[in-house]
Amino acid sequence: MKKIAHILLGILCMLPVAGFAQDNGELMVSNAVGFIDIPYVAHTLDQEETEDLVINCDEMDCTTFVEYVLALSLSPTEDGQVAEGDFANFVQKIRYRDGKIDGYASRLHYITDWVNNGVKGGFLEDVTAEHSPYVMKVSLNYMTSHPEAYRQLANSPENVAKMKEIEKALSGQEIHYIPKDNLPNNGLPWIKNGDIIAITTNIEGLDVAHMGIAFYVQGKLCLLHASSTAKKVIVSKVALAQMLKDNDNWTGIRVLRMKK
Ligand code: 2YP
Repeated sequence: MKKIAHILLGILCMLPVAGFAQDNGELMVSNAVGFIDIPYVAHTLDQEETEDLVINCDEMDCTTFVEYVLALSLSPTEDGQVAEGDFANFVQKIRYRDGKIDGYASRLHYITDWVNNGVKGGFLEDVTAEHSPYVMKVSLNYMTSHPEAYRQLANSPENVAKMKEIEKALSGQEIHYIPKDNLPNNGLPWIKNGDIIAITTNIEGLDVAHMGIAFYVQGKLCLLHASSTAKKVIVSKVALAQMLKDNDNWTGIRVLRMKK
């Protein structure tokens, strides 16, 4: 599987040299494949006392992996190189509400919030809505119901109160998704390489439980993702549809696309 991914990467990386501009999806895939084998590490954004921009491409979880791939793909290039300043600016735009860092609650913790911010910022589009009539109503309270799982909530009633307001503001929003029984192993014609996949969940008080990048391998829609089981960034060996079937807490997917 990795060999196929690397062959594909080789082709994708040759496109610009051969004078072929990569489209947004190819850009997302070639940037994502560049992180294969990077170790999976959770809570890389929660190490410091104060909330500040953390860029750590040496260890990542499902969300920071997607953020770094998206930021790289949005950044302008000069002879194929991304300027560090541009990359950091895009990470901040992607990770924080309106791109402004103002304490822990300004980070977009819930993916519903993260997607809303990207759509508002003009760098994401939600392609699910136009292709799927299925909607789920978001009801968010996971973080404030499990403050012990979040260092910045466990010892800060102030942060818990701020997160409660955010949860209340987001709850009730209806989001389009594809129920897992409606996703074939070979994907759907409108789900493209490089699309961002947010896996919806039935876990009480949560909207999304995992994220990754859509990647077709020999006609099968797989997931390029930072895997907590494989403990690194991989291309899934099984189809995304099978991954969903194998996890009772996963209910379906949202499909988001980079816009620039
Ligand atoms: C997010 O969790 C965190 C952010 O606080 C954090 O837990 C929540 C609601 N948000 O800044 C961000 C980056 O570390 O992670 C993610 C988590 O997925 C884990 C990391 C994974 O599968 O690797 C996002 O929310 C994406 O799916 C969920 C999932 N959190 C939980 O399942 C509680």
